[in-house]
Amino acid sequence: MEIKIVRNILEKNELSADRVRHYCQERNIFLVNVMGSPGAGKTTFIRSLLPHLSFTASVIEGDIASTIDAKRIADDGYNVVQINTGGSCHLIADSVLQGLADLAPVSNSVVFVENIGNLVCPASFDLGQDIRVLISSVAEGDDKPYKYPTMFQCADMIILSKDDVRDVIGFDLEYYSQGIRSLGIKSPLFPVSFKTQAGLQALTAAFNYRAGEKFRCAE
Ligand SMILES: Nc1nc2c(ncn2[C@@H]2O[C@H](COP(=O)(O)OP(=O)(O)O)[C@@H](O)[C@H]2O)c(=O)[nH]1
Ligand SMILES: [Mg+2]
Ligand SMILES: [Zn+2]
Repeated sequence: MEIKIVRNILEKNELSADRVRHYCQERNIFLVNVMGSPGAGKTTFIRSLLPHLSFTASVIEGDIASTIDAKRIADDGYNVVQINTGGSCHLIADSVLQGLADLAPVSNSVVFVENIGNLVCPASFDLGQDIRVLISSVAEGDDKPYKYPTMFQCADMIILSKDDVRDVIGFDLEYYSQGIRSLGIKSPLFPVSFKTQAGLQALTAAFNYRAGEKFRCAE
């Protein structure tokens, strides 16, 4: 009985995710689902990329409570809407659809969706995105690919943030990378420090290329 309920929730979400895809297809929106633990650097990733994008961009911020992250994005001068889930630990496609309606992004633009900080269930809820980006920080430890395989497997890009504190933390990059390889993951890994900006250029170039692929296809 319980399993049936869970499946129904996922099936209903899948229908909404299709509606999100339809919305984005009509307007040629490149939708990015940004996932990762609380404090991994999801907001920092979005704010660091925004000034370097080759495309117009806006943001849907998901949080259990508060408008802190949305305010940061708005202060940077970008359009943003905040979704407060009021306790739920992941975003659902219905909320993203509502967020898109409020945001009203221009055609041919990038929309970042910052998911709720959580390494588990956001992996199961399709938001109708073009790509999933996982922000995984050095501070969380080098064993995370072994412990949260689904989250790593579903990511199209894996960002290893806070690389500036790798030595202080005692983070073993080889062990971490081996964990990712052992899952058969082909998605690229980007070690980056949003503090010193080391690695940011390579990440931005790869992201712009990825978004550009969608826009080129639509021409
Ligand atoms: N040293 C360092 N701090 C970072 C880096 N990325 C993010 N932070 C800090 O980590 C904290 C949490 O970042 P935030 O983007 O709010 O995480 P979120 O909860 O995933 O959105 C903030 O104080 C950031 O300044 C990084 O690459 N290096
Ligand atoms: Mg945040
Ligand atoms: Zn959840």
